[in-house]
Amino acid sequence: MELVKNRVLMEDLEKTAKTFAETDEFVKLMTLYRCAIMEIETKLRVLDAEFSLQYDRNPFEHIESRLKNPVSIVEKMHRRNIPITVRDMERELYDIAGIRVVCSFIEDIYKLADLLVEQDDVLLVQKKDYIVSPKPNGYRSLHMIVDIPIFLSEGKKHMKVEVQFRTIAMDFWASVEHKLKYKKQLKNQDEVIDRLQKCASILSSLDDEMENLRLQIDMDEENGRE
Ligand code: 0O2
Repeated sequence: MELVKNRVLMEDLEKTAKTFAETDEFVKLMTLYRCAIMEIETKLRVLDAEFSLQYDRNPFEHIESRLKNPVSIVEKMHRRNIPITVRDMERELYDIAGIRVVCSFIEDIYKLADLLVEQDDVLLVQKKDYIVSPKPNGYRSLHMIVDIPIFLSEGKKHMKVEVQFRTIAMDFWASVEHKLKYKKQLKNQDEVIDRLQKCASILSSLDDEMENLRLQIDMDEENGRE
């Protein structure tokens, strides 16, 4: 019964999302979020270029960006009892524009994040540090919501963007967990959860070890120069 109810609800949400996404207002707002992503991506790429000169390594491995899809938007608004209007969507959802920055080292995550929010036109709205405090399932990442201005012909507009910073190890875990999570009716759900937590813990130790290795190499290089 519950499964049928969920399927009917999902079909309703998909229909609502389709109509909602076809409105001019929605299309316009999504274009503005795309511009906001471009702004933040440029800022991160500039920092990457400068950082690589200073520290002789690139702070991030790669960047991905995405606009939240209309079904996810409508599902989240429904879940949070937010009226399905473009104005409420802009006011209440902070993760419509999303950027994921995948770094090699944890230290680089914090350096990059600090350098980004120190910029005059970037305002930090919210920070969730799932590296210091991982989620109970083992998920780790640094999430920041930032507000940035974009400059349009009709003037300046402030937009919110979610930036997720992760190491390669955190990204590996999150993408595998994401795939497994969507497999329906797992037979040994508890065992899977337990094993995923163990994987998260192994990957966390791996990140620490890689960080120590880098510190050691940097120190050896410095001593060699003296
Ligand atoms: P999509 O499809 O990219 O939009 P929410 O869970 O969204 O209602 P909140 O507070 O916005 O609430 O979430 P939070 O904790 O800041 O993180 C949301 C995003 O972080 C998710 O996006 C994922 O990208 C990632 N994330 C958070 N927790 C997990 C997790 O346990 N496993 C994995 N694999 N990713 C996670 P959406 O909205 O799910 O996806």
